[in-house]
Amino acid sequence: MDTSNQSTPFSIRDTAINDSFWSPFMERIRTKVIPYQWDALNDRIPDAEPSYCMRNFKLAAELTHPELDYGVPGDIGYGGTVFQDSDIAKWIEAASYSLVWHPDPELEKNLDGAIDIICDAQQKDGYLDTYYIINGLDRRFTNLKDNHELYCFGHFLEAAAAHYEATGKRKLLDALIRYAECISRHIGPEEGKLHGYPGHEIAEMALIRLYGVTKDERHLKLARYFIDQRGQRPLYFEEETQRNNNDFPWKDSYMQYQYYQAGKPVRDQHRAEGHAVRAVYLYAGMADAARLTGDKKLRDACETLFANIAGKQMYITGSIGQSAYGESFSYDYDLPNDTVYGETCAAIGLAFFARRMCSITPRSAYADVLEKTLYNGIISGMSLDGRAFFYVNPLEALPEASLKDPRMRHVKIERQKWFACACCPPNLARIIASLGAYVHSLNVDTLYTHLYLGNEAKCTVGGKEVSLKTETRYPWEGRIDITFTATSGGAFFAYGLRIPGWCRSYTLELNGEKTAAVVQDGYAMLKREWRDGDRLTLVFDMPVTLVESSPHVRENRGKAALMRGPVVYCLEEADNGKELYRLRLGTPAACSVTYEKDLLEGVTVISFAGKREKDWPKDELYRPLDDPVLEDRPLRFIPYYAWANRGPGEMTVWVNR
Ligand code: FUB
Ligand code: ZN
Repeated sequence: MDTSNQSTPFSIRDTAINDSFWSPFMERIRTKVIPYQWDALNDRIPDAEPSYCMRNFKLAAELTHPELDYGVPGDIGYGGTVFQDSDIAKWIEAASYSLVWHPDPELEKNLDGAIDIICDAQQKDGYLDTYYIINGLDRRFTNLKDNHELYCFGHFLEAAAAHYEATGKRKLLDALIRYAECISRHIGPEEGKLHGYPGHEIAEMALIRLYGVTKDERHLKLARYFIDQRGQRPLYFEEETQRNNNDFPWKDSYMQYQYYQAGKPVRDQHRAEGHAVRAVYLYAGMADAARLTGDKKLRDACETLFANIAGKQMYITGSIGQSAYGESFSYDYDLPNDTVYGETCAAIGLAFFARRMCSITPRSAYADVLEKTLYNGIISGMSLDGRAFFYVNPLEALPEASLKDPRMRHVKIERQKWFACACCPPNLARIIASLGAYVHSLNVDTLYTHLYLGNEAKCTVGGKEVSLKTETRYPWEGRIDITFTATSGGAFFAYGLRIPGWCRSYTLELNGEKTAAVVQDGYAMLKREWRDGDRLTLVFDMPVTLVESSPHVRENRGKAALMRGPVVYCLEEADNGKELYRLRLGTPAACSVTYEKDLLEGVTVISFAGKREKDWPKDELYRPLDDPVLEDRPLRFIPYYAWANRGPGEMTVWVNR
């Protein structure tokens, strides 16, 4: 087992973010999204679909302890999707992270109250899933494939670990340790147990996270079992379906059990297939397991799957999952911009996977994807006031099509207040609230910086305590200043600064002097004794870049997209009028970049020379081919993540050349 090069991300506690781009997002999560979601989970949002989530827990608690009275009538039944429990788990996770960077006694009290109710619902044997507690425990573990017990379990593990890390309180953690024991009594390799695994992955990475807290080998063992058992013959899901007379919703699809990434053993999977969120959650768990165990075959599978996604199935925005059918991956180079699914959760899952790949081997290629998802396909999921959300993130929007074309019914042109299936909003909250854990990582003697944002971080490296402070206006500006402090009189170690894949030229100065650094796997490496006050200045050239896609991507042929730094841009109707598909890009030389502090909470806009096809007679559909008549039309691009914040309208990322 080769675990020599593995690095570990910082804990949320080690990096305090103070950044002109990200702090407002984090504050929005803290002040708006977390309170709003608490109301949503308690069915207090007028005109939005009720969640039933907390009501289910109260009902389950009353059924478990008849002496309790939460005021839920007994005959009311379970409400919402089978995985409704996961929403409160994600909320607890996000709220816990926020306590780390902003202590809030009232929120902590709400958390404690929610955790009390959740623990009241727990069964004597540790079981904790309200769907089965309310609908009949005799049916539990009879449909691991579709009923999400292990998915909710996984989300609760994440919540419990986060709550413990943030507050030091063990109540939820202990409850989940008991639930993990309960699951291990029912599922595992031993005879008499179910040889099953999650139908919707997440428990794999969550158990490994739990293992990080408990150091209890049984937690790692269960995670490895879930990974290794997946797709083995006889196929558990097939047996389970027959034994329990379950449905198999994908029997008529080309995906079959690959919808669940269970059609073959995970080490034999070379393409990302099936349901996109499930897939990337699995791969993230595989990467964690590969890092901890040094399992080379597993790591190879992760690398192949990552390369397939990043090289053949990922949108320029970092969104994934091309197809609304099964919310799934489709086939290589199939990247339709309008019928795309691009679920917010899937981009978040890809960020989880990318971050974990960085932790096995820091490579800029992994962090590039992490950065791409964060600045584009993830934050596009939330309105700038933090009150509305996208589930689907299109790269092209036409209001009439969304309204009248059934193939586009999933593509909303305005963010929604809440969803019956509300997986994305709390997922956004938890990733943004935990951003501190994504910025740097550490292996034995090397410190890496993957993301550039204003922060103060501390770690122990080279046997010394080290703190570093980063100041920057990234992504709007390319300058990054990093100052080392508190190096206890000098610490010798290597420091790797990521050189993003989008960057064509940069300069690096150490204490005001130009310095040359060897670039290794996309990181500029500086190995030296670092002293208090040492200052690095990294300046990336950040020109506007026209990007084209592989000729195999049919939808983007003859088109280009604009990027500046990690930010992908788009045209919106609000700036450019209707019929964006009639616009063409002019010459790059005639472009200008302006930061507009009052627009869309402060964004850098790009003005680019363009053309518009002249009007065409309304009732003429065809004519003999002729040269188009074009008129000059300046184009105004805004960052993609900020689209749909000025009322409904058209939008496009890819523009005719
Ligand atoms: O199945 C649970 C979540 O709901 C999935 O991750 C999302 O894709 C949505 O289907
Ligand atoms: Zn989602």
